[in-house]
Amino acid sequence: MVIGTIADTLTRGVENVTGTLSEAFLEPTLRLGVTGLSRAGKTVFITSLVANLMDRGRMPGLVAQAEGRILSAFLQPQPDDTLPRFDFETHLGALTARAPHWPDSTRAVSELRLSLRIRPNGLLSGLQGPRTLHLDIVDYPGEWLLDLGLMEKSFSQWSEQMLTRLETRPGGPALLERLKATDSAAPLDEGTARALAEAYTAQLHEAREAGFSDCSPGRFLLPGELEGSPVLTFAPLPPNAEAGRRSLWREFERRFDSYKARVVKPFFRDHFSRIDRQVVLVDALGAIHAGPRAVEDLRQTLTDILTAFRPGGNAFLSQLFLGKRIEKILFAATKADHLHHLQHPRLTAIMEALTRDARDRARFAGAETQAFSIAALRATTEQMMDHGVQTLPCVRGTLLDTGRQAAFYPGALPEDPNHLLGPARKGAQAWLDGDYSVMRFAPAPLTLKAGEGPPHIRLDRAAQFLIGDRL
Ligand SMILES: Nc1nc2c(ncn2[C@@H]2O[C@H](COP(=O)(O)OP(=O)(O)OP(=O)(O)O)[C@@H](O)[C@H]2O)c(=O)[nH]1
Ligand SMILES: [Mg+2]
Repeated sequence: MVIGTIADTLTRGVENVTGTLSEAFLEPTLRLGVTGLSRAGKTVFITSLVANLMDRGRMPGLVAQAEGRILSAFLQPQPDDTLPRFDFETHLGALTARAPHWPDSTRAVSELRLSLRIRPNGLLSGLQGPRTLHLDIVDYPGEWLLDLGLMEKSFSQWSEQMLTRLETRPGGPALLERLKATDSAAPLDEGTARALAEAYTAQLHEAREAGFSDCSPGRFLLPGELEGSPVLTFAPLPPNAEAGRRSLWREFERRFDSYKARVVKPFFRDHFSRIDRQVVLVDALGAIHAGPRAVEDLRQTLTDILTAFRPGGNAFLSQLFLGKRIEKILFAATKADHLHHLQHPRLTAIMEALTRDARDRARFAGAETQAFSIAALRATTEQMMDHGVQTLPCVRGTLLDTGRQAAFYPGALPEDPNHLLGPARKGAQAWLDGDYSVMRFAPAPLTLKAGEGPPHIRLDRAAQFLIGDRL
């Protein structure tokens, strides 16, 4: 009896030890952040990546898969109880329906855990059984990274910057007049406060529609459950020396500080600082289509976003990271299926040039970076079309607006990315050498063979860069 109990305790002790061991050593976790500005392609990327990791027939570029070492991949309950789950099934359902459609826009952070069973390679392969890697994928809006810039600003510094920005933004000058005319020393009136915040938010939306990328504060465009709350009910105001306690100015200042403390800080603390690997998705083609100003704005915004990946340069972040860092960052130009593959190297070169400043700095912080052109879900097929004396490399697909099939030539991207970025930097209003158009294609109906994920372009190479070394 006594011996039995002792033995029991002993085995349980051993079980406990192995339990802890397997969690700490044998089942490592890798946290992959997926971000990008709104409509960059985050949801489609995660959905297709997960589907293609579960059915790996189209993933030859993932070395562990080519070596036959990935035994299985399966979804598990995610480890964070307070984060919404990434709704993989609904999004995949949309893309693979008989009449496929793009998934709905998502508005907040979400997470999914995919676990991979892997046979080790190299020296240990004969000695060890299969091991498990948990891949925690976190989807969050790139706009939230822009808020990092607020952390080091006071309300008056931020206001000054925003008011200057309004001068050149669509709908900006009128709003600027209104803000200047506001008596900000008057006691706070919630109606006025709300009207100003709404006008400011409307202007951010207008700028976003016109192709501008930096439309921060991030939650004004993506409020989620904070919609209508005081932390989102403020707007930039010109300096006012007369503004005393309880004035509109002071209250907006207080709300701005509260936005930093209650919204921005928790996101960086609870989510961002725990990321190991990062994908930044960029709709470079969309910006090129929108014109030089949108391209220049995208370049600047990317530079701003990427300061978040250089914790050394920011006191608030260094404190959070405590020496830990993001190990790899992939910059991916999405929706490359809008171009014939002959043009893909040019798109990649543009992507590289767009992130050059930022990449140099990130590299400085020790992260490995790479630029790719990808399509998470290929919606087109390629076609060479005779056009008078030339043959043009086109793509063919179903147009989203009309449902009709069309072949389409988006215009030749320049071989030297500076032919786009140069004029954009100098403030050109339109492209000199004609236009670049982008059609919106509907996802193509799929007939997938067993073991095949959705069709893509270079998603396997992207996965190899991001997680290949851990498989
Ligand atoms: N042709 C093509 N279009 C794509 C691809 N990925 C995304 N798109 C298009 O881009 C749109 C936005 O994609 P999402 O994945 O929803 O983008 P998101 O970044 O999650 O957008 P928000 O949730 O609104 O921030 C889609 O509705 C498609 O029209 C792709 O691989 N190929
Ligand atoms: Mg989304």
